[in-house]
Amino acid sequence: YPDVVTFGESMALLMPDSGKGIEYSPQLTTSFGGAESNVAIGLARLGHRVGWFGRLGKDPFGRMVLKKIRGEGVDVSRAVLASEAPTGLMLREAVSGKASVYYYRKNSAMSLMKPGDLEEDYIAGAKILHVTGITCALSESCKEAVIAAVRTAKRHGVKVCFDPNLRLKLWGIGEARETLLALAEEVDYFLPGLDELQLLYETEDFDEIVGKLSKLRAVTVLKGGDNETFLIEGGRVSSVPFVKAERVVDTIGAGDGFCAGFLSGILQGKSHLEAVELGSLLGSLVVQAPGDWEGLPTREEVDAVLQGSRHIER
Ligand code: KDG
Repeated sequence: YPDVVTFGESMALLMPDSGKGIEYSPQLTTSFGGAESNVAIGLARLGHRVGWFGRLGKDPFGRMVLKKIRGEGVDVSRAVLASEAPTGLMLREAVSGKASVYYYRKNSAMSLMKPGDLEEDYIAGAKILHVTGITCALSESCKEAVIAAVRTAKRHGVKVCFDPNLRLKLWGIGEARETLLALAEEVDYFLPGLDELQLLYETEDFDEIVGKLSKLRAVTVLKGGDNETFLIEGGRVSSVPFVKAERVVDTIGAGDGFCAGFLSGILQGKSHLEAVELGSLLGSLVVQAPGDWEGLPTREEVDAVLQGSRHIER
């Protein structure tokens, strides 16, 4: 069994190559994205055994997404190509530097997932289960599946990692607040962003937010401070300086890269502080390349950066 198991919706992604809007682009480039598969790809590139599952449509996009995730070395043996509904789709464009996303995922194959689709042995066989709030937002049955998966993991002593990944295009803040804050109480690693917590806790007051996080049982990593990330555990708060990206090309996927680095650190038996440092490093590498997951580094690339060596082509 893989050491890390994650599940969620991966979608086909269409976007213009140029800075033109979709309306004025005769051609769109095909790729895919999905917060959980991004994390899985990050972990696989670092050499970890990781599995992703979800429901895709039995259609060309579903087959494309599945092949690409498999091609990255992620175990997809429990993923399903379902014939009753299509693969989800997202479109993206960046016009005058302003990025927009459009989802076509209502009633997608993944949105039909229910607790009964979970395979207990697969979750029980992992060291860590990673879930995100996006899955909870897809449908009532998906939300139930996340809660069931978390409970299954806990029953088997599997650690649970949770990124709230608030997506207000998918659900209202009221339902999101109730669901995500309840899950945060149950998990072992909680990886929220400051902007998400300001909305979830309805306050801009940093000390109040940290106060609330300090009461959680989870080891919490608060991302998105000005120049630092905060590790909060057992009432203690430590600040970890941000790893500055040399140049920022595309910030989408930074949180998933962070999560992959953090979980890699945990799997390697590093301290929580060192795991946060590795998370920050991966986050800073991902944003230097276009795409949600393309810039995720391999183990060799991370080692090279840590040793400060230059990139040598020949
Ligand atoms: O975390 C990056 C994701 O936003 C992206 O890959 C797509 O899962 C996705 C979503 O729901 O937006």
